[in-house]
Amino acid sequence: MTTDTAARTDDATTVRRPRAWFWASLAGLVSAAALLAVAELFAVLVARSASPVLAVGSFIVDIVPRPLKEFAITVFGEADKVALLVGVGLGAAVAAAVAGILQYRFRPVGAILLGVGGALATAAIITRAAAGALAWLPPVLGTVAGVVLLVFLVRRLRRWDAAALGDNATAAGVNRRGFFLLSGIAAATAVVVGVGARVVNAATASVAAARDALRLPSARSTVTIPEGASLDVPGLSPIITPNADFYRVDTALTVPNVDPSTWRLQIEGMVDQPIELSFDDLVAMGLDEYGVTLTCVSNEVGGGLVGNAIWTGIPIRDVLRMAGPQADADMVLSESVDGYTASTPLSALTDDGLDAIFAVAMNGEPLPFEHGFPVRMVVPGLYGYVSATKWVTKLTVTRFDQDEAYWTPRGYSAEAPIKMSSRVDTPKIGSPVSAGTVPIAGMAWAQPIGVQAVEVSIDDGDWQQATLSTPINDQSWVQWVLEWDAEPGSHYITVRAIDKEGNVQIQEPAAIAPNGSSGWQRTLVTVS
Ligand SMILES: Nc1nc2c(c(=O)[nH]1)N[C@H]1C(S)=C(S)[C@@H](COP(=O)(O)O)O[C@H]1N2
Ligand SMILES: [Mo]
Repeated sequence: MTTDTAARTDDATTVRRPRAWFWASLAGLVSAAALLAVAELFAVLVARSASPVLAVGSFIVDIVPRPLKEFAITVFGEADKVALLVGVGLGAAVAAAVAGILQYRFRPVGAILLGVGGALATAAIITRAAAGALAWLPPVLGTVAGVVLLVFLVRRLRRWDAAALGDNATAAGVNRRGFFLLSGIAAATAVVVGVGARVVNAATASVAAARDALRLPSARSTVTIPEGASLDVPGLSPIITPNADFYRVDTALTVPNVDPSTWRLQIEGMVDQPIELSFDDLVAMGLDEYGVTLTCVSNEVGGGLVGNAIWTGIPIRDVLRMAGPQADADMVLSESVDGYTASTPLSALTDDGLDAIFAVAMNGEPLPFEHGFPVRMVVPGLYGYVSATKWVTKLTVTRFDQDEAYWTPRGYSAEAPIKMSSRVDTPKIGSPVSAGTVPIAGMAWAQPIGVQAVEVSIDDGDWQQATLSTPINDQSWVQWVLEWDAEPGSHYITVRAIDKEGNVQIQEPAAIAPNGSSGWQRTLVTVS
């Protein structure tokens, strides 16, 4: 051995370790990618719903505690689901890299870790509501592929390492090339196959064509929008919320694709006669239009998780009557195709004076996918989480003391009527207005009683009556406006609603949990 070689070997020894760890972590990443790709490939072939990434993401959505969920919605807003998927992806990547290093350093710990990861993903998949009988197959095959690949890659790496240490340049070269070749081919294949399979899965599972082709019979009765239902004030929300602007709240990571031709509604539990209806059966009962404002329990005072639409549907009481609910039942647990459940008082669904419906259309078109295509529930006066089940497929007539819904063990009340509320749409905080006559305007709702009046107080002065738009009905919100003679400076605007029974909107502030926010909105406006 010449002095020259000795120096090189020495050199190699110092750089060898960190570099090998780098390659080991790469081996971990490539193996995890192979795991996902094989799972996605078999998901397309045998079980559409068995996507590890989505299943793990959905599983996490269901287990994260409520404060964390609220935090995520606050920070990421409607991008909370994307943020979650990115988070899951980053977490999985770090774990995969660690598995590679562990396999290199403490064989077979890395392979075991990867296997455990695959087993957890399998558990997340088979416990999803939509999981079919073969749902376990894709993640299990993926896990086997990932573990085998990791073992092979790390074996190559160690041989390369040993040869380099033993100064056997030829053997080192062979094993290095073997490692890179195998990693490269595996990584490229995993990306192409994995991404391809996911795209094919998403595209062909889509029932967009079925929705486009759907022709609903026309409604027997329509909602007339009265003269004066819309005030002409810039910055004020429209009285009918366009579908594209309608808020969306649900636990679904990917929007369920439900084909109306295979959709079934089951009604069971405490009924004289369990029934099952097809989409055609339901629609054949006759369609009517209903104007109803939907409100989310997570809506803060002044917030935007509320919208008003004209829904086309069938009264739920007519459908329930066919099954015959038993006398001692007091709750209906509605269930979505993705396993989400809501608990609604039976009386709210059977009440003749209240039009709780199965909606099939929203503002004149079949329900958008995000809003529950092909069938959802809409119940006037109850927050969405206890009534407005989207992609609904099953009603179980039961009792509050026997069953509970998705949000009940997560810190929300089992029953939750919508609290009367009012909000200011214009002027907005942070957008100064010029002195002179300024319209203060916003929305108010008091389902199912109806809004009688809206009052505004400037700088805690006397309550002034706002002008209301002509209500569509008592289940829909109204617009209100007050012409204000604004003087330069900063001013507080407070607003409150009064319902047709004379009840005044609750002044005391309350958080959204457990049953909805309360309080009067008080905004600061700068006049220049
Ligand atoms: N299947 C399903 N339906 C659901 C939910 C859900 O998470 N899954 N969320 C409910 C909640 S909390 C609300 S406020 C309304 C929102 O309906 P939207 O998204 O059409 O506005 O849907 C309800 N229906
Ligand atoms: Mo909600």
